[in-house]
Amino acid sequence: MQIDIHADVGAALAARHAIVALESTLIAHGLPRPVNLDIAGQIEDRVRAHGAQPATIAVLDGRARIGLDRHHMERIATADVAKLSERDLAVAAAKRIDGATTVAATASLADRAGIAVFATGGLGGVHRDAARSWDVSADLGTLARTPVVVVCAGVKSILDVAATLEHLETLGVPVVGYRTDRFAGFYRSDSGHPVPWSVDDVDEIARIHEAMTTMGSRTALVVANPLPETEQLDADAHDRALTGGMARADARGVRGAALTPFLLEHFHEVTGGRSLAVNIELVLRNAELGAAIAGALKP
Ligand code: PSU
Ligand code: MN
Repeated sequence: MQIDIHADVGAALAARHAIVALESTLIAHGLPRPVNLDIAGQIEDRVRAHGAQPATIAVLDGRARIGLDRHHMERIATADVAKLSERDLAVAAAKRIDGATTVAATASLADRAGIAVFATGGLGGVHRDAARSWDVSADLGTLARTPVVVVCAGVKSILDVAATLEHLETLGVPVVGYRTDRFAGFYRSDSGHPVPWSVDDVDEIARIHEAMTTMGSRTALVVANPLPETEQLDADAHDRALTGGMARADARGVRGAALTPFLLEHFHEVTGGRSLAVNIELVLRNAELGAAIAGALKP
């Protein structure tokens, strides 16, 4: 696949300035239209405000774009584009289509472009019915073989969080909590599970990253950044939306790649937009932390 690096991102790479990669599935399939386009801009602005160059990644006409112009972002936010995981990239290249990149595809392309830090909302992982459906996000496999720092609010709370943490352990992917010993729960501050390690500041994250590089580690470093408790979605509203959403998805036969967008949309609908506000806030906070981490990494 051809990679086109935006001039601003190319200049930042050449100058060894801080850069934060951002994913586009969140824009195309995770947030509702028409606000998604505006939010995409806000996420980039938040990265800039904290001293780093944003690089939103997507596929346009079968070419990977590292950094999008306004009209590129519009195509991703307003058209029904494909959801591309890492395995789909070559197919998208051959078919010369547009597509939004998941955590897996974005991490892979960021690494190929030489970008060390990537910020997103919540990672994909092991779905709750995985024992029956075998639905385990390809995000996990990619994180096991892609050396990027991924800033997230944990994994989506629609998942089996305990099983996802076990899977990350099996794959050898380090997970640290940012200023907490609890694993972030996406819409909720605490997923109910501990993290193996807590880190105090971005310099500590930079030292872990340096040690991983020195060791020749090829895995990602997952930095879980929880929402403050005052910003999280109310527990009852969360659990009600989840139970209702799973039942609705089951009744309509929604599964596979369509399940995550369906459940997020259901949350936004039944919480009267509250989950959307929370989702936006957590992504903006991750963009901010990503910029600080990128600034702390040794060039
Ligand atoms: N987190 C969000 N919104 C999203 C996603 C994650 O807040 O839209 C997307 C990411 O792109 C992630 C993908 O990689 O969902 C995982 O999808 P699946 O479970 O189908 O692998
Ligand atoms: Mn899946």
